[in-house]
Amino acid sequence: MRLSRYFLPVLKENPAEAQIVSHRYMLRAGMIKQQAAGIYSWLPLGYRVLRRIEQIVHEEQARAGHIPLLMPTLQPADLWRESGRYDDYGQEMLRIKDRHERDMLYGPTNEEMITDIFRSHVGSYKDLPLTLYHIQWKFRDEMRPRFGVMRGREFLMKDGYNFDLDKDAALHAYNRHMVSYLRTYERMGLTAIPMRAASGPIGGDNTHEFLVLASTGESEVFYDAAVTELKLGDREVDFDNRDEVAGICQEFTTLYARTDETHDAALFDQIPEDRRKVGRGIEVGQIFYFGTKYSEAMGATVVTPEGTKVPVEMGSHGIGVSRLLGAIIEASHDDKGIIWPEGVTPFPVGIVNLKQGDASTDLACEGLYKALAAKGLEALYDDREERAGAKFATMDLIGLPWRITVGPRGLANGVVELTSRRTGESEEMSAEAAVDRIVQVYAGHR
Ligand code: 5CA
Repeated sequence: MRLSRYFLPVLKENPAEAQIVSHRYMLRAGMIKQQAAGIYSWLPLGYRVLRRIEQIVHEEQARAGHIPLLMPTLQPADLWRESGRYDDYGQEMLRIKDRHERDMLYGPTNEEMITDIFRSHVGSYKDLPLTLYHIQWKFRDEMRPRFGVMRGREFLMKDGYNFDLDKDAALHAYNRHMVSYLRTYERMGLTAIPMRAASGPIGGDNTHEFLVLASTGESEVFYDAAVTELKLGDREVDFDNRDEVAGICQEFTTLYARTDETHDAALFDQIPEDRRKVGRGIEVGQIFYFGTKYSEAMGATVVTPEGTKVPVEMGSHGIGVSRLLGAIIEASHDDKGIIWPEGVTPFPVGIVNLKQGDASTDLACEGLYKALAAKGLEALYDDREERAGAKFATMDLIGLPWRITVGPRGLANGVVELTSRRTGESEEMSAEAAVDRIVQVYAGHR
């Protein structure tokens, strides 16, 4: 993408309404625009990151054997009357009437609708296990929408639903989600710690939240410092192997890590004092096992191998896709702007032409741009007639992890400059070597 032809409405001033750094940088970097309280347009740069996050979620769901579909945002109230949640959900639910005076709602989640799909098409144990998910906009009329996309009213969620014959199989689905989520967040450059939580309006008694540590987080968290060292890494996981998957969950949930809702001071005090930590966290996902809560109320049954009819065992599993942008920025920035992890960056690399209009720098930049494109890497090329300082400031603000700087002096010596946004370190090398390096860096990310 050539910056001269892009739409990147960067703000020079700090927007007064933004209280936390991620909100401030998302507005300043021209990623989002507020349209109403808690409702945002996604401008091109923000939309690119949102799509990267969706892509990672889809890839990791596929790895775990989960199947994508798409349900609508608007739902008929009658489905929710069957579960009893139409009245229970309260003011967070946006209720709408259509022209025929039928009660509708903008979905805050999809347990009822997926249960309806299941009961319409599945009736036998032979069709199980089954896990269906979608990535779709939700609406919750939050009392206090704030911090930009972090607590929106309209927000993008991945929500998945497992259907299993018995409790053991459903708990395996729960564990499978936990492990797939660990890898999902790691690919986004995050450490998200599964913490035992409370279930709220979704129900059930087995639930974990995934928390990214950040001083601006809305949840108070209590944890053993050793839990932050755990990594899934790139180990091969057989998602059908119940013991293997349960073993990984055990590894990640044995050390103490809880939110204030489930905190147990006596247990916490048993952690060696130097590892006992109290902090704040951003909830980027939550998984639930709730058994037959919805299937019983809505008549979603399966015939067992023995020929009896039983309500299907279920759970639901969510990732805050749009909230993740805020969480990643809270976890990765400095005083100049965002520092995107390679896994989610809107563009893999920026090219800065220090002397636009100079035949040699223009030619070298075009060459770099095309060489990267030939390797499947779309650079953001700053080809504007701007001074170098302004170009660097924009690149630093929007946070691309790598920058290639091309100037007449370097070119005279046959070199360009490759700079890491994270460390600030620069290295001179030939244009070919810079392309090779970028290709190498991204080999494991795309
Ligand atoms: N049906 C279940 C699981 S699919 C469910 O709705 N779970 S949830 O309520 O925990 O939401 C899942 C994730 O969505 C949360 O962990 C959080 O990351 C994100 N989320 C929830 N509310 C908001 C909001 N108002 N703004 C942005 N993200 C939100």
